[in-house]
Amino acid sequence: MNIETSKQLFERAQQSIPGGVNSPVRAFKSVGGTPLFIGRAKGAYLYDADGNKYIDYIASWGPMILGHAYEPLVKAIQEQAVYSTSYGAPTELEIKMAELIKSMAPNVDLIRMVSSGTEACMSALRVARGFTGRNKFIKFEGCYHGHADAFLVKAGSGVATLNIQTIPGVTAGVANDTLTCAYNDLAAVEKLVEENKGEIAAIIVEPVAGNMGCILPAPGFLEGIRKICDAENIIFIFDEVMTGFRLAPGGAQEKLGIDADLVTYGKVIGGGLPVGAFGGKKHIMQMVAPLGNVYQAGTLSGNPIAMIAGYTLLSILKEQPQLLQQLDDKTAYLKNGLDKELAASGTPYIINHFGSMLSVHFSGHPVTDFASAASANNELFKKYFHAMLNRGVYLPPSAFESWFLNNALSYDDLDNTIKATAESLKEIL
Ligand code: HOZ
Repeated sequence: MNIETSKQLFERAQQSIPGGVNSPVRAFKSVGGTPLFIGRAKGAYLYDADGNKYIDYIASWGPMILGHAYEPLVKAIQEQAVYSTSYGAPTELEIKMAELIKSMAPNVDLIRMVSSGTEACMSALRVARGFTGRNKFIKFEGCYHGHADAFLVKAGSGVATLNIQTIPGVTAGVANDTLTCAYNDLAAVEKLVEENKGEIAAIIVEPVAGNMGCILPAPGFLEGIRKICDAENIIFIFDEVMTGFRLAPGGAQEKLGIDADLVTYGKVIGGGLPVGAFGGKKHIMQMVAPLGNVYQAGTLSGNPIAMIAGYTLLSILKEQPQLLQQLDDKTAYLKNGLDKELAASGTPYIINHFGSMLSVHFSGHPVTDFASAASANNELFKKYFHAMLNRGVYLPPSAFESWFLNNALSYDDLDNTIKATAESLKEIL
């Protein structure tokens, strides 16, 4: 495959952008090789700057639920753009978006738009601290809630991929308030809460984790945290940046039947434009300025282009819930096909799969937390990644990321992905 243009662009990018990329997860740092520079995308396919076509399993890390350049979205953005791209003043579109999210997501009485998942999570944490008057919070090893200082402790995604243990610039003062334990370890949560009685403002979780590969919550794990939060007046925050409106119209809350106190959203609610939001129960969210004194602001918050894109996507998902069912069916089909090929290869493997999120770990043990994800054969994953890429299948360039399927994928695409896996395994094992 000729990727000469990507190589030249990567050389050039490194002269003016740190590491040549604007987000570390794009750098192919752990899998090696040259990151592909993308020229365009349509439906289920990415086309790189050399014109090579790839079946896309990243979906912009989640939001392209209905595929790239989905026509109703493109049309809505084009129509809105002629009315200007930003006002710094409120619009009716923001109300419609808030009303739509409230009608789809459980436990959202009030919702504030921001511009990214990072902003959403850091703001939700501030609200939880303001509401409870407490400083500490619990997050889980391998979960990633954006790059705000407080969350960069034992974080997943790019932090895990690059194996960064301590992050210069994150002060001990901030990090000391971040308590961590293993995902799915309810006893460890109970212990931390007991040891820090009356000091914990919030527990934040990815209800289905997607930043250490895809990892499912064990039965009783989230239910147990809910009970602890109720008993100890701790705010339970669901980070639905990746699961929101993907696992169900009401996200993981609806799919798993567990209530959050606060919920954060990200890229999905902008259909790929820079958006995030945090929302929740009224008695908590009324702390947010200008209603309360927990200050949070942004010129581009509720940006009209982002709002129309998100409103269009979410409206379609609300009106046609069968689309998410189709997507789940496709993911289950892919999972079964991969399962057959991996089993036939004789290599130890685990496929974790929930809804339209999936990941393959080359491990003989269940992958249920960060430690088990990290102990998988990630050298083999690198070979698998490149073998698949050479066959036109673009997987996330790290074993610490979930695959995200989109509904533009055809069953032929899925069959081709399964075939590419069979060929790749023959090549690399
Ligand atoms: N949560 C996203 C992937 N795990 C982040 C993407 C990024 O850091 O660019």
